[in-house]
Parts: sequence; C-alpha cells; structure tokens
Amino acid sequence: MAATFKTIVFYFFLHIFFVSFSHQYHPLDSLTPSEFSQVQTIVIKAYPISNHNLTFQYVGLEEPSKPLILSWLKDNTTANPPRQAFVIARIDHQSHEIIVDLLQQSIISTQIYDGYGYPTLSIDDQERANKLPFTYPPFVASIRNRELKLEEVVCQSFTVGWFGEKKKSKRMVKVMCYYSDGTVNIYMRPIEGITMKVDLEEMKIIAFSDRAIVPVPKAEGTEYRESELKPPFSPSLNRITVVQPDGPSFTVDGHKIRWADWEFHVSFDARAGLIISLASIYDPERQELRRVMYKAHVSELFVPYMDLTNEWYYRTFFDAGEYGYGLCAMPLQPLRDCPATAVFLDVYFAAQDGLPRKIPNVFCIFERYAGDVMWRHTEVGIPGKMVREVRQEVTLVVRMVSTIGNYDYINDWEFTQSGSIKVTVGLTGLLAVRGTKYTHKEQIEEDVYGTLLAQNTIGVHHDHFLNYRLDLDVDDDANSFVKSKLGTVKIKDQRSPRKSYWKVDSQTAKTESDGRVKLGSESADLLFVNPNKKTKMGNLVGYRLIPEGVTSPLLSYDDYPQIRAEFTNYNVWVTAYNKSEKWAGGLYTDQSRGDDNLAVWSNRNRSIENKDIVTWYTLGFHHVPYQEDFPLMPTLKGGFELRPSNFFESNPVLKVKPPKDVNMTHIVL
Ligand SMILES: *[C@@H]1O[C@H](CO)[C@@H](O)[C@H](O)[C@H]1NC(C)=O
Ligand SMILES: *[C@@H]1O[C@H](CO)[C@@H](O)[C@H](O)[C@H]1NC(C)=O
Ligand SMILES: *[C@@H]1O[C@H](CO)[C@@H](O)[C@H](O)[C@H]1NC(C)=O
Ligand SMILES: *[C@@H]1O[C@H](CO)[C@@H](O)[C@H](O)[C@H]1NC(C)=O
Ligand SMILES: [Cu+2]
Repeated sequence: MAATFKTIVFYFFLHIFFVSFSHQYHPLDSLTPSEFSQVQTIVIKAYPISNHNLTFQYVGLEEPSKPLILSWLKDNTTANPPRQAFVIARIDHQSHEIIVDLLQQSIISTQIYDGYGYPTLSIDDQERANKLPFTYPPFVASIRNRELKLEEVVCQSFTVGWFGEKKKSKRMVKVMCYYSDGTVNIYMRPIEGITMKVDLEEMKIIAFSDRAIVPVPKAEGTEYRESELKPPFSPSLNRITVVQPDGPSFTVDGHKIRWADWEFHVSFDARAGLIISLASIYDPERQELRRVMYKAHVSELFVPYMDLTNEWYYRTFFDAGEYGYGLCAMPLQPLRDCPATAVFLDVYFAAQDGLPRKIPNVFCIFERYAGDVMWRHTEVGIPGKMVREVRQEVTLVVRMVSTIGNYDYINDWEFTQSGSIKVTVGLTGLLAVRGTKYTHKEQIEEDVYGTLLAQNTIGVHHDHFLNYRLDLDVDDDANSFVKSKLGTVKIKDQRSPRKSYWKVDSQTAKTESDGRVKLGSESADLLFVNPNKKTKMGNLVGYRLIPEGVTSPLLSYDDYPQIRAEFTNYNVWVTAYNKSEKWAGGLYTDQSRGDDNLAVWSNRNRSIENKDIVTWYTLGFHHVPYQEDFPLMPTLKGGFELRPSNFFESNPVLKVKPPKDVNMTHIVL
C-alpha cells in the first residue's frame, strides 16, 4: 500500500525530450518519455485544464493486436504496427478511457466507464490524502490526546474495498497513521483507534473516528539500518562475488535480451511492472527460433488481512490494480539487490499530471551461478573405466522489486539453458502490525487475529495471492491445455505380484470450464501443447507448469473480498485469448464488485482447444506471522516453473560446453 516517500526521494522531472521518430522502436517497447509527454499534450488539448478537473490515473502502451505483432515478427520492414497509448483519466469526476494514436497525434477513441470500480490510485492521490490529517483539527486533537508529537506522525492511504454496499460509493481511501519518533520502521508503530475517510475527488476528510486509545508499540527493537544497529552482530562472512572476467554472456539491444539460446523482450507497465514478451528459444536441432511465451506478467496481487476490528476489516488489498505493481517498483541497489555483473534498466511512468517520471535501475539482468549442477553422471559400472561428466547450472535472471508500502516483493524471471522459465517471488520487508494493549501471550483471552510479536505488537494473519497472466504460445499460438492425471490402478488379477501401479490419463480441455484446476487434491501434470506439432516420436510438443507448493483461499466464497478475488478460487484457469482481458481482478479494481474479472470471462465457456489460449496461475501464501518476521522479515519465496515437455527431441543441454574456468590461484583442483 501507499508509496508516499517515492516522489520526494528520487523522481526526476524530465526536461529533455528526445524527439526522434526515425529510430526503429520495438512495437512492444513501453512508452518513451517523449511519447508520455505527447499523450499528455494531446489529452490536455481535448480537455483543457482551465475548464476540467483532469488527472491521469494510468498511461501505458495500447499494445498492437497480436496478429499484427506476429506478422511484424515475420517481416519487420513492412506494416509497422500502430503506436498507441491507453489512458485512464479522471475527467470531471468520471473515469474516461482514451486511446491516443502517436503517429496520427490524435485521440482515436474515448469511452466513459460508469461501473462501480475506480482506477489505480495515483501517487499524488495518496500523497495529498496523507497530508490532510495534519490540518484537520479533530485528528490533531487526537494526537495531542495521545501525547504524541504531530511532527513525528506519518500517514498512509488504504483502499476501502467493498462490503456489500448497493449504491455506488465515492472514490475514496481510508487514512491511517504511524509514529516514527526514534525509528524509521514506521509500520511497527501504528497509531491505532483513529480512522479517517478521504474523498479523493474533493480531497477532503469526510469521516473521522477515534474509538480507543491503544498503546503505540515502542521504537526500541524496530531498527533495521546497519548504521544504527548496535552490537552484538552476527559473524560476518568472507568476501564473495561471481566473477565474469570476459563480461556477461547476454546482450541487451534496446529492450531485447539475448542469452544462450533464448531471446525475449522486457517492458514496463505502471500496473503490471515487469513484462516479458516474445520469449523464444533457438532449437539447434531444428535450426529455428521457437516461440514459447507471447507475454507474461503479474496480473493481480490480493492481500486480505484477517482482522475484523473497525480499523482493519477493510484491508483486503489488490496491490496491482489499486496501487500499481509497477508504480511501486523501486530502484535496485547495485551489489546488494543484484550481483556485480548485473546490467540495470531505467523505466518511466506517467504521474498524475500525465508527464513522465523516471525510476532508475528498476530492472536488473544478470547471470546466476550459485554452485548448482545442471546435469551430471559418474559411471563406475564399466570395469576398468570411470566416466564423470558434470555441467554447472548458469541461468539468466531478470529482477524487479516492488515495494508496496510495508511489503517488498522481489520478482525474478529466470531462464535456464535447458529451456525452463522459473518464476519466483520473494516476500520481505515489514509486516502490517496492529497495536495492542498486550505485552505477553498469557494476557490474551480474545481472538487477536494474529501473533504477539513484540510488546503491544500483533502481526496480523493475512494472505498474499499473486496471479500471473501467462500467454504461452508453444511453437505458435494454437495451443491446447492437457491435464495429465496420474491415477492409481489396482491389480486384481494374477498378471503381476504387485497390487498396484499408477498410470497417466491425459484429458484435453475443450472449453473454459475444463480449464479451471484446483491443485492439491489430485496429482496431475499441467501441459500446454501445440496439437498441430509433434516430435519425431509422435508426442505433442509442449511445456508444463510445475507449481511449487499449492495455496488455496480460506475465505468463504460469499465473502465480499473473495467475490472480488474470485481468481483465487482456482489455482489455474485457462481462457481464450482476448487482448483486453489482462487483469484477473478486473480493470477497475479499486472498490470492484466482481462483475468484471477472470471468473466472469471464464464463465463465457469459450472453446480453448487448439486455440490461442491464456493461462492464469495463482500462487499464494497464508501468512501466519512469527517472531522472526519482526522487525523486518527475512525473504520467504514461492514460485513455479514452465518446463519443456516433449518440446525438444532430447536433452537440449547435452551439448552445452562448460564455461572456461576462471583462474583462481588459491583453488587447488
Ligand atoms: C528486424 O528484423 C531484423 C532481421 O531479422 C533484425 O535484425 C532487427 O533487429 C529487427 N528489428 C527490430 C526492431 O526488432
Ligand atoms: C474541480 O473540482 C472541484 C471539486 O469538485 C471544483 O470545486 C472545481 O470547480 C472543479 N474545477 C473545474 C475547472 O471544473
Ligand atoms: C474481449 O473481452 C472484453 C472484456 O471482457 C469483452 O467486452 C469483449 O466482448 C471480448 N471480445 C471477444 C471477441 O470475446
Ligand atoms: C461448457 O461447455 C461444455 C461444452 O459445450 C459443456 O459440457 C459444459 O457443461 C459447459 N460448462 C458450463 C459451466 O456451462
Ligand atoms: Cu505476509
């Protein structure tokens, strides 16, 4: 939630516009700073700010249609795809969807959205709301009443959710405050009891409640800055790094990355963050580049808290749709966030005024060598001979960190030489804690909805569900989803001394209703095949999704947050491709009511066999806080792997030559 400090610290206004249309852009490149500015100019011309209240809530690439991109890929000299921007603006208190064509320099469509939901909050929305309490007399009185110093108070904006209201609600946030006095770890020092409701259109406080004075947890023990921490320290390790004396093995050409047999495109979106497109792998056997994934990104992130108190019940966040997974992306710190060999990329987004802002070093790209083995064998079975062959596992990682208020999400897209794409998310940063009167577990007799982590500090139970939109194109866009169920077969006759074995029963999903899978109850391989392409052995070429741990929702299906987050009801959904179906929780997630989301689209029950299909995978964490998560939690990881499955004729890394050894004089081989 909330990204208050960003603007102050490192957003640079862009004064230089590179006006150059001649250079060949990649049609999936994010909008450039000059394009953001052009879009802003064009929209403001149509809705002059002298007569209109106009704010830009989202500006991003309106991607060209998939057929256009696919024909451009075949021949990029003709038929340049259009260059367009999609804008969601609040104009005179209504949400407008505007498409701007950058070649024509004009608006080509506008539409007013009149549903229940609201667009992503801008950073300005939050910053302005967070300032309001300081000039609001009842709040100032409440702070005095608690004997706190107003200048040490920091406020944050929280989306309000939806809890069954029938009438359309205003665009608003709830504002809650923290106390810094003696720490930077504000999230460990909530000022409980006070809630304010802010009308974002009028930008004023419309409701205030101060229910109870709860002790503010103390600053002591919450520090995490190395410079401020006091001994005793843990033993420090010897110097360590990965050395690439010949430089990295990947190339960055604009936003296109090439490494080993892989090539793919990276781009940035204020809502999705990191987008990987057109991931293809060169098949040396067939001597062709084979597409694996058309486009993939985080589609939504649902974080509901389990605390029913007045100040907490509404905290059921949709971090991507409400706060922007990309808007919350943070500059990476060289040598700490990414190794010495990493290459960094900057990105841009449009602020509420529509003008571009830069976030430097948002992506880092590096090769990972962590001492792992890609494959090996020692053969001692041949008399008089010993065979030993080992290859090191070196992979390529693209990383982005999104800090959504208290939490930091480390997103890695890792490409392996053997053709896998491994997606990992690491959760770290600060818990959202509630202040309490309790200082010891034995005093607690009620349900406190969490764990007592420190004196007056409850780490509240919550979930993190990340939904990934994976538009796989396994060897082209016509694909099918095959569930290969592994089932026990009981032997009742005399054909074997065994009583059972298991076998594979493959079922091809025909329609979207077959494309939903709840994992955990049965064993199944989840395959995405191209039914029109076979290996020499006659198997369908495919990739499979290997989940790493399975988490299913625990809220009841009729609970309001769960209705909004219906995409978590299944771990996997496969839908027919539709360019505008991008966000599992719907386009307007703030205050959404579940009328436009993945479940609604899937209910159309379209045919998904031998079609261009999209896979939606949700990985999750039920987070019961433990004392080790205080005052800042060590990274907790989850992820999944997309792995070639009869895609290649045989082991694709058999002929990978080990990299030359680095001269390390102190190593005795
Ligand atoms: C267009 O295609 C050529 C030949 O395949 C390639 O070298 C070039 O990089 C492509 N241009 C872009 C912008 O991708
Ligand atoms: C913008 O909205 C505010 C608050 O509703 C209103 O007072 C003001 O007149 C509006 N300005 C314009 C130019 O419409
Ligand atoms: C694509 O999705 C949008 C949003 O769900 C829907 O309005 C539209 O009808 C869909 N188009 C097709 C061709 O199904
Ligand atoms: C979806 O369509 C299939 C095939 O027409 C049908 O068997 C199935 O019952 C449908 N599912 C739903 C939920 O309507
Ligand atoms: Cu958590």
